[in-house]
Amino acid sequence: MDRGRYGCVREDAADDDAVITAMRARELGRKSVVVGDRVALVGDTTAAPGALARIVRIAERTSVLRRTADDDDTTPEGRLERVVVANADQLVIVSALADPPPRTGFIDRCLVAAYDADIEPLLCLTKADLAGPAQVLDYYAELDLPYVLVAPDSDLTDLRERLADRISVLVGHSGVGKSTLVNRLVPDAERAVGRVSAIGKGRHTSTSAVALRLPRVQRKGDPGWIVDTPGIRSFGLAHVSAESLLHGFPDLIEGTLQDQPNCGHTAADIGCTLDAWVAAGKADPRRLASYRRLLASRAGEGDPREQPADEQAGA
Ligand SMILES: Nc1nc2c(ncn2[C@@H]2O[C@H](COP(=O)(O)OP(=O)(O)OP(=O)(O)O)[C@@H](O)[C@H]2O)c(=O)[nH]1
Ligand SMILES: [Mg+2]
Ligand SMILES: [Zn+2]
Repeated sequence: MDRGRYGCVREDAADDDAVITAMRARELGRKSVVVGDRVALVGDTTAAPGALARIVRIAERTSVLRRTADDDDTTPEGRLERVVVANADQLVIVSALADPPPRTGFIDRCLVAAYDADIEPLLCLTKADLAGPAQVLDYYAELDLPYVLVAPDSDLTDLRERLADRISVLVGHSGVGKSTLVNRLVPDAERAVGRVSAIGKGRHTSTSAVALRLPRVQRKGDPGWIVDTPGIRSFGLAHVSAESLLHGFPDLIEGTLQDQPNCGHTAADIGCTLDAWVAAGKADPRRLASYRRLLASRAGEGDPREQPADEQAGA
């Protein structure tokens, strides 16, 4: 989208991705159009220079990935909820193994958002040429979390297969290599690639989300769609209920089944069965700590300065 103009492509014309420029029709009312939406167009749909179509209808969304703009509960903008992308089937959580370093607190937030929106997560660990994945993978050992490793010269066949037949959205901090990866997957994409800047400094190479059709490579059938998004500093979850937060921690859920009714599962909840669960070695204490940090940040108790260095900028 650019200044009220939306780029649309025909879903039925797999080999013709001429971009039809369209604007919202008045009858849409206040409904917003987001990346991934399936829309009905009227007017000049020729994709000729200067042609302008109108979006008259938005199809019901099969999924809605949301995030709260920031975890800043103190301002109205901080609590503003945004739709990141509509109709995504898969959330590709892109994390560099170094430069910038991986932040499991951020990945955990993305997992919560994915499970909450009923979108399958895929962990994509980039810059595998700079560091190994052992630490990150160890942290997620108890989850059936699919992952792929990406290095500059790595083979992308496995990733392409995981992207086929579906709409996948890439999310991650700025500089982790989302656009670099999109350019490898879609050679015509020409997504701008930037240098890594300090997280939180507000330098983002990609400034808007774009959906791209993946090219047919050997494989028959629909290669799928990929949505590149601008880097985000945090994945705000103020829109997710405390109850739903637990869905991002499937390794902890069983530990709550015998819990006292209405337990809040925080460190202050005396007798929370999660403590015994972790003490018995049934789950990783770091996972419980991460879950409780999320609970605390939702309750507005989170003081970023009190969190371990690993979590400061990203989680
Ligand atoms: N060593 C190494 N560098 C990489 C790799 N992938 C990307 N980079 C570099 O990382 C930097 C940032 O890459 P981008 O693709 O712009 O990152 P991005 O995630 O799209 O960043 P935003 O658009 O700001 O969100 C560039 O200098 C890339 O060349 C990789 O696998 N290994
Ligand atoms: Mg980018
Ligand atoms: Zn509890």
